[in-house]
Amino acid sequence: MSTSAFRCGWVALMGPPNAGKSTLLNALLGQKITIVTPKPQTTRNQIVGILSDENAQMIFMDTPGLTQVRGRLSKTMFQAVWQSLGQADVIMPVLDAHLYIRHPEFLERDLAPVAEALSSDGRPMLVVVNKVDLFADKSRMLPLLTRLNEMWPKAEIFPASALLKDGLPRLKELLRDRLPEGPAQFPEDQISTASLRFMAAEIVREKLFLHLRQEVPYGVAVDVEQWEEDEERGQTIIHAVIYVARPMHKAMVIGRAGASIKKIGSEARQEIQELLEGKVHLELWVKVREHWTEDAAFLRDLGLMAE
Ligand SMILES: Nc1nc2c(ncn2[C@@H]2O[C@H](COP(=O)(O)OP(=O)(O)OP(=O)(O)O)[C@@H](O)[C@H]2O)c(=O)[nH]1
Ligand SMILES: [Mg+2]
Repeated sequence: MSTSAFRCGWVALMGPPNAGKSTLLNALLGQKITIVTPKPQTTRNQIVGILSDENAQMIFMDTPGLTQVRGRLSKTMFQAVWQSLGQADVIMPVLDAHLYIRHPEFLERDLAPVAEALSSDGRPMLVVVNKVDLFADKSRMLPLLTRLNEMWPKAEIFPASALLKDGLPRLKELLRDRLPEGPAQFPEDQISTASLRFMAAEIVREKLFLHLRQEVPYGVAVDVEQWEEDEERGQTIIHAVIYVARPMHKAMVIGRAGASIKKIGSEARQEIQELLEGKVHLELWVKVREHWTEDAAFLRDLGLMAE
């Protein structure tokens, strides 16, 4: 353990959708601050998670998965990645190793949006080759590791499993060594810059992603419209609106006799209770708002687009 000066810096987690960026951030923090689902394009904006200890403060930026830009929502998602990259002291691409072992041909395609920009970047780069728990024979990774090494010769390439938290203590050490010296930028006990209101909306969106099929999740947005402390009953009253892009989707969110929304609401309420460490009364409404993904003012209201 080094006894050198305190270090503090910003680390951008970036990479293709579904690679495990958000899972990795939660695992590094030891606490869930960003939502995770098996569906690609879960994360929609920059989410900051802060890890402080006695000799360093690492400020992580979770970002949306990099994919083709289609429409305004995906453009704002892409901008969140570039903004995070601009802010970063250390760049941390995260990749799904299992995917590229089975489909090596997808690697170049998936990394195309960033590979070149990063190849001439002088900042420290740590590439996390994630999901190594999905195959027993680790030698299967070798062609992938070789290719990444050719692509980014100066980067540290680090195989890990965010799900099993395999390799994470070592990953933290490697990260710390690459941060600039400097004082902490956030109070030691602050774990995120996201508001509780935003986190509650994200939890509802996670449950929608988990329970809805096909294209429906991509057309949903959640906005917490009301947040009140009910002192008498000792609970927080939260009203959230679920926006859907098509009239047909409203019925799908609600489900037969309200079964679907009941389930989503109950799972979200339990998780928001854990977050707030107190009782929560959660009310959900579903509203149709066609073309919301193209509405800049609305995206700004949802906190998905910079002012
Ligand atoms: N087996 C395995 N699954 C993982 C690992 N890390 C993440 N996953 C799973 O991969 C899926 C996607 O994880 P996320 O953390 O949401 O991925 P992401 O990169 O943030 O995805 P986007 O926000 O959509 O860009 C989830 O089902 C996770 O449980 C891992 O190390 N091993
Ligand atoms: Mg994510």
